[in-house]
Amino acid sequence: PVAVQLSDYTAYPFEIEQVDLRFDLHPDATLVRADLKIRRTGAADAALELDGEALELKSIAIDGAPLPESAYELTESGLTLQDVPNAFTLVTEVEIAPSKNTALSGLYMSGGRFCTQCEAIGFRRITFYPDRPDVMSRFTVRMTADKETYPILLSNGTPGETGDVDDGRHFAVWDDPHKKPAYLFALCAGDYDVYRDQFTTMSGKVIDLAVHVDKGDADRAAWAMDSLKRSMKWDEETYGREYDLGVFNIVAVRDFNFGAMENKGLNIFNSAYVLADEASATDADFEAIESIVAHEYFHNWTGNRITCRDWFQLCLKEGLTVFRDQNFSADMRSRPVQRIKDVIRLRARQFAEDAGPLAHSVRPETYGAIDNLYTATVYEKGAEVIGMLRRILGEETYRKGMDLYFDRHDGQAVTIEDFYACFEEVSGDDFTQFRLWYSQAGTPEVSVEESWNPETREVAVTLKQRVPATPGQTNKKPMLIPMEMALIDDEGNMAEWITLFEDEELTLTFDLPEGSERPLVSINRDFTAPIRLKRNLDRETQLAMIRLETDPFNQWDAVQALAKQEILALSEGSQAEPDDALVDAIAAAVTGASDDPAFAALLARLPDVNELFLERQPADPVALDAARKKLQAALYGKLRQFADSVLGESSTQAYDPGAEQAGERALRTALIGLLAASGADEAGDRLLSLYKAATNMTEKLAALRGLAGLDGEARETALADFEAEWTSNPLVMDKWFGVQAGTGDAATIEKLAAHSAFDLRNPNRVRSVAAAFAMQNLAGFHAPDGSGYRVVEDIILKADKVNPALGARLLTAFEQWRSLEPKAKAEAEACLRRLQAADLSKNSADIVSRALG
Ligand code: DPP
Ligand code: ZN
Repeated sequence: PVAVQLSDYTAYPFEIEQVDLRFDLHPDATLVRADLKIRRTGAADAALELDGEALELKSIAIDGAPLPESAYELTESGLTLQDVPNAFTLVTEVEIAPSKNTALSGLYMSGGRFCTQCEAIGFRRITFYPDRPDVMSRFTVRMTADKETYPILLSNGTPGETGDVDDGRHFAVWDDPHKKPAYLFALCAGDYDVYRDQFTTMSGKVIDLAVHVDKGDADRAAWAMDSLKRSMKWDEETYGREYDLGVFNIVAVRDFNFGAMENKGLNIFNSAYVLADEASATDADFEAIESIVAHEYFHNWTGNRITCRDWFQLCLKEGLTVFRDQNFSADMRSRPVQRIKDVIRLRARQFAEDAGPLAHSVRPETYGAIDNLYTATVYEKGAEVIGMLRRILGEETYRKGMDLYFDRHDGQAVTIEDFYACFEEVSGDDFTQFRLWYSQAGTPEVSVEESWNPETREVAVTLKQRVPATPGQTNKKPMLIPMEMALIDDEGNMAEWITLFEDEELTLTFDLPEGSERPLVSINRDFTAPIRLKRNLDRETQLAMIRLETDPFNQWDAVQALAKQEILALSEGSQAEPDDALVDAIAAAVTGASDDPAFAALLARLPDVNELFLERQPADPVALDAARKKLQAALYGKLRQFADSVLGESSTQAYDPGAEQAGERALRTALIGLLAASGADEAGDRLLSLYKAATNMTEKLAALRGLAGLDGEARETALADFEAEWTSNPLVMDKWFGVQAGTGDAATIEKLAAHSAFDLRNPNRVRSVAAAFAMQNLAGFHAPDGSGYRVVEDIILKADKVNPALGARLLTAFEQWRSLEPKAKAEAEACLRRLQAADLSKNSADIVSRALG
């Protein structure tokens, strides 16, 4: 496949002044008429090139005159017209088949309803169009559909005329006053239950809000609606951004490749991120809904009003919008807890990506398949970069820069350089070196050496940075790494500052006053920069850090660091049993934090195999998993009494998804997890009774997950009970599949994939089996006999035929294969070679060839 290059960018030589779309909706044969008002802005001899895929062209005319076949060239990927006037109207009519569209890109059917997904390049599967984000236009839509089957007809913007036509059909018109790129187009048609509310904006405009869900599910949309209103308010208060249409619609769709999509005025959501209630959703679900609703809403300004010039700039909208949603969540909940969760996710997914063959910079310079660019690096590392920018500038200057950005570029499709020009202007700083974060892939490593001279009371800290080589990038320049630091003694902080570390090496020295003891040096507080910190601290200093750190992130991380070392030592056999003093220290940290249960829960959660993978190579996931369980069991031994008392009191309060209660449940579920790993004789029975007693899905699922990892009757009883209770709720059944895939082996996966409710057309279901296994159960997936690879390979080959974006996403599970112990590595390579020889989609072939490359 031919790669697309950032350096090849050229502007589109025409402006599309207006787009009028008419849809005659039928599942098997939908007619789409597009009237494009076009004006030449580039070279006089430029041809008009339109993208188009899987479209059957029915008619084509310019200014009312039908074109003969000789006037255009039609290929698999589009339509080219050589000699067109300087200003004209092009009308095309095409036929498409939404019911046959299993790729879930373009216009398709889900649950008997019409819906769309156009980002990144789905609009070309709807009509012929310049399907690129820098072509922005005004859209009107008129659709007709059967009235009984599709009573609700939605598109972007503002609703217009509606009415009946012949044959039991009706129509609706929508008009979007804001110019937008085609990837933000959306249409939904079907029968929904609607949860409605209103929001009054800061200037007093009343907005009609509606969440459209499956029949009977309206009550389960309440939390999504609540999250939406809080997001709207937060963006006004934090960024001064007001909503800009009279209506805001959300539609929940069961079959969806992304989590959700920010189409102008009509957000379409994977139903997993809309529907929630106490009985069927976990606290993690509530949290995810809150943050994804916010994310998509925030795109209205960072993504929609100002969009990307080309897809290389994807982080311009995604990194920035993730940063915004993370801060929203932090404001809704606990800031330190949110930060720790964000870093856990970053380390497990993005650091792994950055260390493997799929590593790419936050703004890549080339890509083979655009769908494969929606990565942890673009999103999560992209968000970290904005976080660093804000720390360097300070809140106030950051906000000034954002204001200038919104002001200057509203209605435009821009680049990272345009974005940074705003911050350079308001601050007078030069961000040239800082922007290496966008072009250099790989996680920078910062090693630390410290010294203390008791005579002179001088502390010296030497920092050295190194950015590892990544595919296509061998020589790296030093990055500008901002790090918040502090010196800490028994009383607290003696000094706090931010270091802008810009050379390969830097030494900081401090002369402390008479009588001072050696202070603790606190580095990269709150995880200022997304780096790997290499520090050789003795055990005593590490333990002191757990007690004395004033930064909650670093305090938590000190526990993590100790646990990591211990798990590694156990996995390598250099130590047979966990060190008692160390386990004591972790247990003491957990019980000591019990007045902040959400934080205590994070302390009780040991680093998982995903995070340990990077610490030592070659990695042996099976040994790491066993060692982790051993340490969990030892920790449970220390915490048994504490766990009994915490798990013994069942909550009598009415359920509330907010942070406070969720924190209490988080601690309970963390302890349930330890109990499950404890190997205690009574674990099965205890878990089963916890399962039965649970009054909410959070605890029920924690107990079920624990049981799923054990053998025996309690396991079978609980799984059968859960299945019987939830068989008609697909989102909950995804959890049932997920806990088994997350704890089982290849034989378990084979069984799950053969289950009558396994459905290759539903991405959530496929992910609940294949991704839960391959991405969260590394000991199972990387089994040294290759059984895990073979069972996933089988699913991928089938899924890829149905839905290439899904197939390719699952394949990324192989990204760490080179770092594996020799047996698994050989099996993984053999599997990748078989896949390479198979007939894969373009998306999947791109991943396989890079993984092997
Ligand atoms: N829907 C995806 C997101 O919001 C892509 N834009 O991140
Ligand atoms: Zn996004």
